[in-house]
Amino acid sequence: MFRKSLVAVVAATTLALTACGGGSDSGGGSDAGGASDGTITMGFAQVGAESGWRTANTKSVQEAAEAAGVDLKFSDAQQKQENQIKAIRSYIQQQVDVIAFSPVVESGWDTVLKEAKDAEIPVILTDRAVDSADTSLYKTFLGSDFIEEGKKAGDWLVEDSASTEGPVNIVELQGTTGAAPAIDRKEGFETAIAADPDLKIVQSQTGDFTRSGGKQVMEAFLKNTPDIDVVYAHNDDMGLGAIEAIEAAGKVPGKDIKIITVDAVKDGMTALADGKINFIVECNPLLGEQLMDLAAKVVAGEEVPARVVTEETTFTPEQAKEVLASREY
Ligand code: GZL
Repeated sequence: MFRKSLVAVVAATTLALTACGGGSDSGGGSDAGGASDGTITMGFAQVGAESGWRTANTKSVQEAAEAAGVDLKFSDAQQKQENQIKAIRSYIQQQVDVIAFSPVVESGWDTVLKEAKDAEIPVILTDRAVDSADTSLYKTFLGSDFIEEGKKAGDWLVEDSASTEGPVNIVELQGTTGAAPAIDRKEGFETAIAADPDLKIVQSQTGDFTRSGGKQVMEAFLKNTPDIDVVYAHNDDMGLGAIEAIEAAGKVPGKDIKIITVDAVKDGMTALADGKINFIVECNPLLGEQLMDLAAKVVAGEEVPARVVTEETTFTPEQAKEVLASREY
């Protein structure tokens, strides 16, 4: 709690300095940005509302903007890249002070990011990354290390399967096709399970990070894949959908078929505490305060780190039982 209030104070102080034209004006004569009263206007182009994680992320951004006195213009792209591009163009038209967004997929952003750069509007990537070769198109990327998340999931399975004889058949529920977390969580997991040749991914398909997507794909896997031992779902919501399909097929999730997911949102942690999920890798959605702090610095023309990695951990069922009541999301 202390960290949160400290960050909020820093953000508010920075904003106040910007408002009064204070801070270390290098005398470069360039306006530090912000309205005449110092209020920063941020255009935020959110991916959508596809998962519990996304809902928590949106809440964090909106609450942090309120606390930092940032005028937030917010859009929900319903997981469509063309909608995010339209929103970014509209923020450029409105001449906001800073643009932040979570790119639904990695590719296809250079043109619109060049338009923002030409309009001298700084861009902050939050949550997901872009694959643009030109890193001058954005000021910083604030978000998790998804490869590391996939590795943590795979490392747990290698350890959990150490005493298992014979093949361990894994089915994978991938996130949105082309999204950084889907690409990287797959890579990290495959790298980790290479340590044990008995661990095999026998089916892999996108469930688009949604509960319904996870359920539909898992139903198909159960029909066409005998002997599934493990589900690796790129987020809790698809894992929860898989649980519904597994139970409808008369099997016991967490026992007949082990489940590993990523996020650690409340519903996922509840299933973990109940033993229906076996291991969760946390992906922290509470990026709002760090985003507002970075935005204040960027608008004030201050240097910021090119990459800010969020802190996160992992949970077993026992650990979930201990922390469930105090979870923020
Ligand atoms: C990860 C984020 C992913 C979550 C999903 O940072 O982009 O998108 O893991 C969400 O739950 O839909």
